Amino acid sequence: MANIDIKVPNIGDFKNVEIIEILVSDDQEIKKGDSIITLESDKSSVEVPTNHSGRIIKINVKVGDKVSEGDLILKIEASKTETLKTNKKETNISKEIYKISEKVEDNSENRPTIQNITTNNKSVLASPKVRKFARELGTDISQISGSERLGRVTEEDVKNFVKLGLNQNQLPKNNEEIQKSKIKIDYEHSEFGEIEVKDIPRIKKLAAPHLVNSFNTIPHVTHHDEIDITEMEKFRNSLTDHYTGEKLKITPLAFIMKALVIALKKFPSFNSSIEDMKEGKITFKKYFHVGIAVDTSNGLMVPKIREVDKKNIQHLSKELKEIAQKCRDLKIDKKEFYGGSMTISSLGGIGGSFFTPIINYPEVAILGVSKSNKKQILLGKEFKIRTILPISLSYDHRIIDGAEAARFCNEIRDNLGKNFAFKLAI
Ligand code: CAO
Repeated sequence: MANIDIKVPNIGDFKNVEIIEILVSDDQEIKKGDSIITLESDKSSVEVPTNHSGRIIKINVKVGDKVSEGDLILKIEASKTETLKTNKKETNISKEIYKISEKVEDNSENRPTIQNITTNNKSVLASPKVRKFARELGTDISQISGSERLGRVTEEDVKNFVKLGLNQNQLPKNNEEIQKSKIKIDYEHSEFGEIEVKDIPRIKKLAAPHLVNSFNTIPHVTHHDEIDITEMEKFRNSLTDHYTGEKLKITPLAFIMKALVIALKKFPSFNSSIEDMKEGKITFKKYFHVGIAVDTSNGLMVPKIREVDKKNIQHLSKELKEIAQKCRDLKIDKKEFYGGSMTISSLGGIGGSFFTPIINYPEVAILGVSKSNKKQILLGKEFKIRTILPISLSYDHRIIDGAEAARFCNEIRDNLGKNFAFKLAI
């Protein structure tokens, strides 16, 4: 049986392109069309297929090698049928590459080069299989951040992207307008020095229309208050595991969630959504699913902690940690962002005192929590050092009045007071 050299096919104008993956191994049987190596230019990557079938005798290249058209990749011992076919007619390997490029860029009439698989003028590292998968799901692969080396996009990345509903093609119409909308300025930033234009992270792009909509349509008022959580903190720091006796690490946020839910029960308008202002319809929710703003490297996400009223402090603390991690790993389903009562946005672990959170529409209020600090407070006739938690409640003034907001905050304050801390923990 004949030995056949498999060489680098026509890859357009590219020379010295790096091999980033060897997809086969010695002695392996390969079939015509199987990918054997992945090449990566500074623009994109492409898998190179073999146009002959047979058993690999020798691989002549390794990862990191730079190759150009005609360089030997590997030698195979041609299979029987292959030998017959080869004798009949030599196929042109560049046709195989052409097929691959066609798969990647269906509408492209350009030459089949590596450059052709660059989408939206943005280079994307992904195998043809992953690109095809993304295309079948109607997803623009250039929107996806790859999790592998050099940002290479995997099938898993595509799935997560689609799961999270981050597909620009699926964004509401007005998002397009918002994306396009730009306040004009009479100069270019670059006139004043060096600049760098980067992509806005997808989650920020996705959140943008909701934030703009909420900010522009809801008459926000923010009520600030300070809560003395000295006793709550003492209690929190004293909690130990029932069996091991070890100190429990419970986030203050678990207490705040509980306190919030007790207030929501007393003030149902905070757990509502306006259905139709013209018709005068409002929905009151009988469940208590609290949204928690989670800061991730991809942008802010607001998953819901369900049925906070039915869970204890320890359970809530654990669940919060887990759900925050799921957001950060992009392993969360978009349904987990739906159906909230009210949101808590806590910057307590970071810093600052007071801010003006934007309501997470269709909710009608959001509780901002800042970092607690030791402060000198006049208690009776004496000044005492107490731990003070700043809170900022933004509410929809169409539904909630200022007095109600103040009472709501008072309720939260009382719920975080010493007597309630014990009850909340049960
Ligand atoms: N005051 C003082 N310390 C606080 C605090 C507060 N209000 N809240 C939390 N802390 C402490 C915690 O106890 C923890 O201390 P230790 O490390 O000593 O145990 C530390 O700060 C770090 O807390 P954390 O932020 O990791 O955890 P958390 O439970 O407080 O918050 C989460 C979890 C997911 C809400 C948080 O990680 C996060 O992403 N916050 C940012 C939210 C955000 O960006 N909001 C702004 C949105 S714009 O509206």
